[in-house]
Amino acid sequence: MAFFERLRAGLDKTRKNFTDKIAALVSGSAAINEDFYEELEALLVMADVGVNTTGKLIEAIRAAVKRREVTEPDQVLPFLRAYVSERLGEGVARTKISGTPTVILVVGVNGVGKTTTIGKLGHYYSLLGYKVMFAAADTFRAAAADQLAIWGERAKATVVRQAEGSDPAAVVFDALQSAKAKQADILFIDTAGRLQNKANLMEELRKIHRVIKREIPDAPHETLLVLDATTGQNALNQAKVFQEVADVSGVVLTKLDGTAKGGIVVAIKEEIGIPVKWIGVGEGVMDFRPFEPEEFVKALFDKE
Ligand SMILES: Nc1nc2c(ncn2[C@@H]2O[C@H](COP(=O)(O)OP(=O)(O)O)[C@@H](O)[C@H]2O)c(=O)[nH]1
Ligand SMILES: [Mg+2]
Repeated sequence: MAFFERLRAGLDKTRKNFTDKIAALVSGSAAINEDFYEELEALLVMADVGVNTTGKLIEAIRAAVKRREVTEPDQVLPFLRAYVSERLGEGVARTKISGTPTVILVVGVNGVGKTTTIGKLGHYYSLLGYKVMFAAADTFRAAAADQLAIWGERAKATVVRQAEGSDPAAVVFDALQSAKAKQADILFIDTAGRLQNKANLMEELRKIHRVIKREIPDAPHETLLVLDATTGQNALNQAKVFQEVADVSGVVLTKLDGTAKGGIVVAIKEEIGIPVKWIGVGEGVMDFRPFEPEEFVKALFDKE
């Protein structure tokens, strides 16, 4: 299946939960009145667009109605489509690969798809001809480094690891030395994400940061926060915490396949202000993609 078809299929449930319901509301409404706004608001909140973002969308529609750009209910969906497309497009520029190595720190809570994402991204950049390395700085579980090693083989990436329980910052130090010596183009750093203890998480990430800065002052060049789309509003809360403890420059939104909560893409950009840069739509190595707002909006809003 071509990627766009997979994206569309992945967004089937979101489309049913979002676009189709709005379309039904629109075709069942004779006029844009307070009842209409109220029902639309409820639909948006239920589609995980988020309360604040829903408020902004409703305000935008009210303003458009006032300007008489929108006069009939059936103009609301095209208006929303254009608005979302415009807003999602801001700041999505992806990491520039320059400097030896470009360091990409990957953070997020357990199970969201950090290791998988690194595997996919590593494979992607290997195919483009870059020399890729992985640092297994999730030393909390032995299985984490094993899992990264398997992805390393698939992605043709060298994996730097140490024994279970060793200091994550020491792994990062090793990996940076090795990446410089071997002239790697990109170093991905996999981390553990134990959010239960915010103080520990903060301390661990701060230490990793210090080690990176000491070796390469302008690194990390990107800090990617991985969020699981199926967790809906919870993902928003995680984003708020990680933004406090790390300087997040982009979001990777995983598991967009088969979730009805795809509206979260809009909420992340509007409420946290961090652009979504990559999306994951499955467990396979090719099941991900640079986030293209127009493509996303097309898959979400358009019938075919
Ligand atoms: N369906 C689906 N599963 C995913 C996606 N990304 C990761 N996973 C799965 O989510 C689970 C946890 O992923 P993992 O990379 O180990 O998460 P980590 O703990 O953050 O490193 C694994 O079973 C992955 O195969 C995705 O985009 N779609
Ligand atoms: Mg992991």
